[in-house]
Amino acid sequence: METTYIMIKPDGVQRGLVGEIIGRFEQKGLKLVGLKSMVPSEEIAAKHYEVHKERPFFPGLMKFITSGPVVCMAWSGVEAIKVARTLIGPTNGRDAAPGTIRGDFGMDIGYNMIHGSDAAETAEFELGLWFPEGTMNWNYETQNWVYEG
Ligand code: DAT
Ligand code: MG
Repeated sequence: METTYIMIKPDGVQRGLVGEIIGRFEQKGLKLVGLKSMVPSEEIAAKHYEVHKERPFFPGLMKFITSGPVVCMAWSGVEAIKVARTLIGPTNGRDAAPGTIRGDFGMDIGYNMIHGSDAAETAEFELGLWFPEGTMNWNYETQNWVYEG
């Protein structure tokens, strides 16, 4: 079992895609273990995107991600990190296949609606950053019908 950090960015919220996006993770069979919304501070946004701080798009990315509410989520499942990245699709919506979130709704590399952790270490870091209070431990009964055995 893995837990991944997923975040609907301000463009996803502005475009009214919150329910649609959450539904895709639910329908896949992932387990929701954290959910909240906030307007990110400069501080948390800079920590989250620290790896990109030397990139030319960094200032624009900071302005964008702090511009309005985001939806912060933690989803668990077998290989949840990879599964979520597959649901999300590649960074640029114009390259993303139909059926993926970015492929179905995105036309721009910057406005790509959603973030998903890319590896176990980044998931751990991002979950600690956005969910310092921890995530929920609950019995997901449906799981018995999602995984065989
Ligand atoms: P991903 O979100 O697919 O993990 P990433 O980690 O490479 O992509 O980049 C983080 C975010 O930064 C990405 O979701 C959108 C923005 N970004 C990346 N490359 C960009 C570029 N060339 N121009 C503008 N924004 C970019
Ligand atoms: Mg990334």
